[in-house]
Amino acid sequence: MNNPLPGVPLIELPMFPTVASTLGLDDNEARIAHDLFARGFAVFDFPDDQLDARIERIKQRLTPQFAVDFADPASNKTVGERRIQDAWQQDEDVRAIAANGQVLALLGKLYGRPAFPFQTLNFPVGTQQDAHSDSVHFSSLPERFMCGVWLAMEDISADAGPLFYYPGSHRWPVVTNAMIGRRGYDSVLSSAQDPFAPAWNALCQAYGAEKEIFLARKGQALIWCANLLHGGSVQTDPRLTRWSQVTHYYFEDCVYYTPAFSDEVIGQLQLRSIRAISDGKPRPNLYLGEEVRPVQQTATDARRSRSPLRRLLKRMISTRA
Ligand SMILES: O=C(O)CCC(=O)C(=O)O
Ligand SMILES: [Fe+2]
Repeated sequence: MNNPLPGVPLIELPMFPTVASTLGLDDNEARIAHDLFARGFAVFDFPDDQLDARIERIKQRLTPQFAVDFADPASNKTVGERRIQDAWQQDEDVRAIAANGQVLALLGKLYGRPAFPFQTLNFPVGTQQDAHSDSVHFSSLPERFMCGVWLAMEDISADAGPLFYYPGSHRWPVVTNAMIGRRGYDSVLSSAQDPFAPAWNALCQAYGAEKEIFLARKGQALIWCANLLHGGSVQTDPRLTRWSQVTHYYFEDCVYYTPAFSDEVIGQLQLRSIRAISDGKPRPNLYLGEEVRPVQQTATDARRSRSPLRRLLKRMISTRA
């Protein structure tokens, strides 16, 4: 295929419908591709014949890490810390789900670059997270070479805080610090995500976007495109659980960075040190095959970022999406 736009994920190309027929997709893959292109998300049955056993083992191992009595049907399950980041480092089943070969192969075909998982999040209950685009937390240059795969680890009812999203929002502009008129690099922000909320809400109104919720069945998964606005509905019944795993993926040959703490306009990028979960190897920040290093800091910049208080505050602010 002669692609005039190799710096855009295939699935996000305006001409994707004509490209799709050259990719050798089977019927199910073609449906997933169509849904991602048109709506920014796609639902599929997670391709792992050991999935049920993995889910049971994950729940057993993670349960003691939450300050909740899961055995009591009447207890409030939504108290305390409600997520575990990067459980894949200790948990072989979390790792196997994140590194599923069929999912990696599919994402690679749909994006036109090899995919690799770089972060896992495990939740026992709803996140009740406001609508957001993960692109403020972790993005790539060129943009949009990132996606999330959300897996239902039980049947999820409307009262359990189901995942929601705004179909079509993946096509909207990726909102950056420059767009909302704020400096991000080396700043101390009270939240990585909240300052973007007014802009996202305004875009929802301007585009007349309508929220949809995903009442998933155990074993169903949903891929979302980098810029799809999504979040967790309010969990109206706190006695319920809503076990799920989210794996975030990047693609090869990109720069990986945290936009909430970057100012792209002046070349100040909060670069990430990325390691692929699938093979444990680092993925250097690359632009057109060449390694990218942070731009030279001024003496003042260097002093400011060495400040222990600044470092502590930055560590406390979540950029986990
Ligand atoms: O599971 C949810 O409610 C949302 C999770 C999410 O936004 C994420 O992991 O990026
Ligand atoms: Fe998210």
